[in-house]
Amino acid sequence: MTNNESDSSREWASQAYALLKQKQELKKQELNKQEEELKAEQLKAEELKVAVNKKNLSNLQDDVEVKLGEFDDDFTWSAMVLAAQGKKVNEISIDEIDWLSKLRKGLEETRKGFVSELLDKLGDDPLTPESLDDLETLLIRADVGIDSTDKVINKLRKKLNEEVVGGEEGIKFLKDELRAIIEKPIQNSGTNILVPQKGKLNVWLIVGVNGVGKTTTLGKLAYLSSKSNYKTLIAAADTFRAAAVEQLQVWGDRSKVDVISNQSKNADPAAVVFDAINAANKRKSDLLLVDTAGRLQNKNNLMDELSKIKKIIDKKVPDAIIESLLVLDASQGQNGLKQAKSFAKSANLSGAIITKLDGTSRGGVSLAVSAEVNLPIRFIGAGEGIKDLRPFNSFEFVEALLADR
Ligand SMILES: Nc1nc2c(ncn2[C@@H]2O[C@H](COP(=O)(O)OP(=O)(O)O)[C@@H](O)[C@H]2O)c(=O)[nH]1
Ligand SMILES: [Mg+2]
Repeated sequence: MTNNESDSSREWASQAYALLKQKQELKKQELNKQEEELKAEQLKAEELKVAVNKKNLSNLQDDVEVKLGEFDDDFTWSAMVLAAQGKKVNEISIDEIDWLSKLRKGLEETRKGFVSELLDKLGDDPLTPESLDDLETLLIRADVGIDSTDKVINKLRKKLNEEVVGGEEGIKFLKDELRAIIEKPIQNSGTNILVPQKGKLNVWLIVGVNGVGKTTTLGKLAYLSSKSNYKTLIAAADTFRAAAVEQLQVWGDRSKVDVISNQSKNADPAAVVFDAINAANKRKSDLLLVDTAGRLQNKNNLMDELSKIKKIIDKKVPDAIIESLLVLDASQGQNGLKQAKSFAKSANLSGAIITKLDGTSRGGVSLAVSAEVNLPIRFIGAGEGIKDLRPFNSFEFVEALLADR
């Protein structure tokens, strides 16, 4: 090696060294920045934790059983979802945090069979027509329904024809589209969140086939309503199942809400509602929750019964606000969708409640109910506990559904 050569290679080496050093420094800065951002996020979450703890302490008497879980991924995620909705730290309750992490966990199975695979397929690369085909299959498999899947895919295809769509952007687009599907019937109804109207008797008929979770949902609703200071009453109008009244009484006791029933054999459901309305009028109740029977084998009878109950209400309290809420078991997937279609035809429904979102892989059916039956989802249930029911929020639902990103 000549002197010249060794000089220039030394120079090259030092340049390379400087460059490497520079890169290293940049990387370090980047890491520091990330660490700072992480710290800031943790701080925010920590503040939340403190606020929640404070609230927890002040609620200690009526909420003894609520404990703040581990400060983990779920907690941070819930806090971020709440913050994204513009909620302030001091407005957030421990129940909300708990509920969101529960919902996220509940939708895990749906996510596993849908989103994770989707994310693997999409990766960070731009979307291709092939990845759209995969997405289509995944949406249908998650029980989102053919119509709504078509709508989403067509829109995405159109977008893809016009521009390059990255993986991340594709997910955001998907979230927005899914949300728009669920929001449409809610917007059409003119009511964002279903609550009893003050100054009138609100009667909520809880309908649906056997076993979907009507009685359980009614129990949770009674708790939610009385906790929110609505004078609440329960009518035990499922007079066909021997144990139905006792089951309801247990929920009534838990939520400290009275249950109006008729213990005699083969009591007429409409007669129970008649008694319950008298009681509700006397007590100036805000909300009367009516449990109904759900025998599938004799659907006409069931529909006749519902219309008989409605007639009684119309006659006795013409200005009552009646809601007919169809309870659907998410784990039944497309079968639930069929039930919704058949009930919607003959039962004059005003909304849906989706139950058993915990541990099913078919949470996507909520989207099909919105898109194909045009029913606003009013509440969702994810567990058998008294607090495992919440007013439906499309933002939270879609975030939980696609929670991996
Ligand atoms: N895991 C889970 N189980 C539920 C939920 N809602 C109801 N159940 C269960 O489903 C079963 C049937 O519920 P029930 O309220 O009696 O249904 P009904 O026949 O429609 O009144 C019961 O074992 C409930 O505990 C839920 O959100 N999650
Ligand atoms: Mg029941």
